[in-house]
Amino acid sequence: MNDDNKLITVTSPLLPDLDEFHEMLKEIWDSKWITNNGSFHKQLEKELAEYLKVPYVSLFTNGTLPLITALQALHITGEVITTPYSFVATTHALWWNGIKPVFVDIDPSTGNIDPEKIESAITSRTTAIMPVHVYGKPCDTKKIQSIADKYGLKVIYDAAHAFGVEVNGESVLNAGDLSTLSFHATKVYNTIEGGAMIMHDEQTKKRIDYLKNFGFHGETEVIAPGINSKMDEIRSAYGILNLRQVDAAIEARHQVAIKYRNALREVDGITFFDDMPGVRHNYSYFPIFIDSEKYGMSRDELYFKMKESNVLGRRYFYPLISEFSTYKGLPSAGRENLPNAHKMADSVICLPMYHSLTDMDVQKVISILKREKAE
Ligand code: T4K
Repeated sequence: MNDDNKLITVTSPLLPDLDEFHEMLKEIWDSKWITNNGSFHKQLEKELAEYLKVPYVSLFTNGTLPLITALQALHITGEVITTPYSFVATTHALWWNGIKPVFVDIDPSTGNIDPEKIESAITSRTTAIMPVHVYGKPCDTKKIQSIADKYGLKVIYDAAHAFGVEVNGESVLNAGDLSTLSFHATKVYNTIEGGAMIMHDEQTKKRIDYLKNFGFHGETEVIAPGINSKMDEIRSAYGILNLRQVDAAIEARHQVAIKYRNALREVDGITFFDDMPGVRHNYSYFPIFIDSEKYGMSRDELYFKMKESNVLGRRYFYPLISEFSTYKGLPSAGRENLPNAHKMADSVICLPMYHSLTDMDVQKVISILKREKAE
C-alpha cells in the first residue's frame, strides 16, 4: 500500500550507524582534540585518497571553499571560462576572487561545457577553465586539457558531483590542475557539510593545507592570506564511517536508475542519460528532460503535479547561473550564447534518487510520470 502522505524528496542523506558514531565521539571526547588536523581528519584524508584513487586529498568544511581556495592557490585572475549549467557556487567562487566569469554553452549529450566552444571564448585575459562534471557525468577532460595546454591555461574542475566517478578505471578527479568535491548532506557521500580538494603533488597539498588554515606555517609565520575552511574531528569521524558504506549506497542508487530507465524509456516526451561506456558512475542525480509537445504537459506543470502528489523532484539547474541578477549583465550571459544550456534548464526535473528509496516510492514516481492515475 502506498502512503500518499509520505514526502518523497529528491534525496535523503546516507547516515552512519549511530552506535558506531557514538563510539568515535567517545574517542574525540576523551582526546579533547576536536578540530585542526586531528587524528580522524588525517585518517579520513588517507582513506579518501585510497578510495578515490588520487594522490592527495585536503579536507574542507564545505564544497564552496575549496573552489575559492583553488583559484587563490593558482593565482587565477582576469577571466575564467566556465559553464552556466551548474549550482551557483561554481560561479560565485570566481566572483569572490574578483574574476570575470565567461559562460560557454554546454554539450546537450552530457550537460557539461562544450569543449568545441571554448576556444572562441578565450581572450588575452583568460587564465583558466573551470568546468563542472555535472550530475557526475565526466567532462571531456582530454579535449579540455589540450585546449588548456595550447593556450597556457589552468584547469580547475568543480567535481562536487563526481565522487568515485572513474573513466576506464582512472579517477576523473585526477584531471586538470585541481579538482574539488562537495560532501554536503545531499551528495552521494556526505560529511553533513564538507568538501575536499584533490591535488597531484605533496607541495601543493602543503600549500593548500596552509591556505585553509589562515596561511599559517608553524606558530608564528603566515605565508599567504589564507582562510579558515578546516573540517573538524566530528565530521571527519562521521566521514570515516560513511566511506565504509558508500559503495553499497552507490549500488542501491544504480538499481533505482535501472528501474527508472526501464520504465521511462518508452514514455514519449521524456528523455534521460544512459550510462557512458567505460565509466563508473555514481548515480548522484537522475535528471529527466521533458519535451512539452511530445509529453503533452510542460516541465513546470509536471513538476507541480508531482509536488501535489508529495513527490518533490527538483529543477537542478534552473534557472541557469547566467540568469541570476549578479551575472545576467555579463556579455557571455546572453540567451543567444547559451541555447543548449537554456534548453536543458527549461526541461529538467531531477527525480528522487537515493540509496534508501524503496521500490514502492520508485513505482509511485514512475506511475505519476506515466500518468497511470486518472488526471
Ligand atoms: N558545485 C556544485 C556543482 C554543487 O552542486 C555544489 C552544491 C557546490 C559546488 C557547493 O558545495 P557545498 O558548498 O554546498 O558543499 C543543495 C546543496 O545545499 C548543495 O550542496 C548542492 N550543490 C545543491 C545542488 O543542492 P538545496 O538548497 O537544493 O538543498 P535542500 O536543502 O533543498 O535539500 C534538498 C532535499 O534533500 C530536501 O528536500 C530533503 C533532502 N535533505 C536535505 C538536507 C539538507 C535531507 O533529507 N536532509 C538534509 O539535511 O541545495
